[in-house]
Amino acid sequence: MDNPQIARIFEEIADILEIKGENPFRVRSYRNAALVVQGFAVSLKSIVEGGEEELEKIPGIGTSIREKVVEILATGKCKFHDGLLKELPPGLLELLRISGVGPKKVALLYDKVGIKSVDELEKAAQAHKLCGLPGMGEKSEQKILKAVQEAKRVSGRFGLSTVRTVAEDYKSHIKKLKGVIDVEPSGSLRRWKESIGDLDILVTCKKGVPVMDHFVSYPEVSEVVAKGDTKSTVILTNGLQVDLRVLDKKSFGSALQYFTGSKAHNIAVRDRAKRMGLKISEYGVFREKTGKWMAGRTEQDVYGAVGLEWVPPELRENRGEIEAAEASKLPGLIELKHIKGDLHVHTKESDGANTLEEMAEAAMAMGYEYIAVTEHSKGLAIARGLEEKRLLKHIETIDRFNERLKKKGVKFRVLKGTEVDIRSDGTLDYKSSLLERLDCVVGAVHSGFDMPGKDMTRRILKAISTAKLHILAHPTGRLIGTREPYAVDMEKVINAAKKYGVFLELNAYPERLDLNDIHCKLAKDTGVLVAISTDAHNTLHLKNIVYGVHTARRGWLGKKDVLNAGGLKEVLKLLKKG
Ligand code: DGT
Ligand code: CA
Ligand code: CA
Repeated sequence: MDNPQIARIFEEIADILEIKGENPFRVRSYRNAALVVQGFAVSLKSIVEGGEEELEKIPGIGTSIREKVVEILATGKCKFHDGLLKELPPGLLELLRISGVGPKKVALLYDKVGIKSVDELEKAAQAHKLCGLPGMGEKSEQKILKAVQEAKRVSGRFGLSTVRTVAEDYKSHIKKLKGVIDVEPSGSLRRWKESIGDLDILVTCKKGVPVMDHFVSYPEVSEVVAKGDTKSTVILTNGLQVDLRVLDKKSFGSALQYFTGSKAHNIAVRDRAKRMGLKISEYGVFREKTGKWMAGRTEQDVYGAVGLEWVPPELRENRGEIEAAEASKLPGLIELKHIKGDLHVHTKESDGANTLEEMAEAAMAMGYEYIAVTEHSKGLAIARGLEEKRLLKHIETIDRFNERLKKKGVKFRVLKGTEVDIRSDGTLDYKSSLLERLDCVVGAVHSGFDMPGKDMTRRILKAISTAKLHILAHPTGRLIGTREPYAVDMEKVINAAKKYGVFLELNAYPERLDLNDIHCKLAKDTGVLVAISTDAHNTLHLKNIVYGVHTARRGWLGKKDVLNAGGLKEVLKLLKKG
């Protein structure tokens, strides 16, 4: 059982309890546990191997959850979870995959119409059986039908962080075999796409090494679909398909290039090769006429043979990278080491799990120069948002903390911030005079996600035009695979951000990645800086920054395009409002 699978169990417990109408605090404690486990960089399995008590050190995991983690790791199951599942008709939970259908709506649909599955939901909506329900009309029926289509389209894809964890683990499994030389995940994972269909791993090894036997012996394999000499395919217990290909050293570069994709990029490169009288495949670059082998050992050789600079995998989507590579105009991309701080961080003061000191220490350990502590504002009671008085006190606490650092000669600063709620009418949840006392005002939408696009755009533009925001957080509100972005006109938002000197956040939380790659590029082209922030709710979440950095790279961003690639001095200057 890996962390995402364990998180999934807690998420499901929370869903079922909520469908049953149980105590919201109990529901919330399981949801929090799921978030903590999901965002945890080290596998719980390896932590428990060091002793069960090690789990106690993880913030946000109480006794009852801890016992369940131990049970799940030991038995692969959780009795409490199994018991709850038996109380519901199978298929009912599937309804939650439909955007706009939460546990409360599931309960309503089941109690009033007897709907137990996605298919029944689709049929009921088509037959107009939903429009009489409380809060539902013909429009909501149409919306549900659209959401069902969407869910059918994306189902079967996996989150980037889930597959990344599996890939790391699988890689170290394969490397344990003597005689294995290179192990390289390729495909959409190497391009850091936000969701992954299947995992493609490439291997080179010495002759006669039983690499395929070893590949299928990975403990998480539940089914061997195919097992050949050069290609095998397995399905893991979490449903993910993994393809393995074994290659000659001579064609490792060309295979890596081919299987990294994207398909659109490869087709464009192949067409280019053709025009040059060359043929390009996973085995190498060849002269069309004579079949003579030209290149294939490294990716550099392959791109070089068709007159291109090496293209970073994140750019390989046929969005202009080939033309840029030809003209030696590929952008220098942002790297993890360029990031100097995090501008969206929560602590225990609102809904985070760690203290100010703990968050700051973790950030310092990452080599950062600053973090901005941005607690929720008063309107967000569910996240323990701060009333004015509590925010003022929090500001003092931070001031004192910074003074202590200064006295000790530590070069690190905690910026005073807030994640102020953008209310449905576009006004901000604190008055201007209070916001003006803060170093970093992050604004965000937390409600009314299904507003019509026109209204949502007007709401966000109004918030931007207050000129009190520094950064607009998770600008489209999407949760990958579960919640569609709200219907906001991002072109207008980006233009307004430019006009009012507001920066846009790329929220690095792997389920958000919001701004997405395309909007990052648009921000860059418009001249709006992007803040790559983790929205960390505990110290471990700070490490999610890597997902933000690679998404930014997919959006062509360089160091100069990223607000928090600047050091403390630079950032303070940029955050100053006129
Ligand atoms: P995924 O798995 O849906 O997240 O996306 P990918 O990009 O990993 O796609 P996948 O696993 O179907 O194939 C891996 C790579 O193999 C793909 O990115 C490019 C290459 N490839 C697959 N099919 C074709 C094809 O028909 N033509 C070309 N040129 N390349 C292909
Ligand atoms: Ca793939
Ligand atoms: Ca594949």
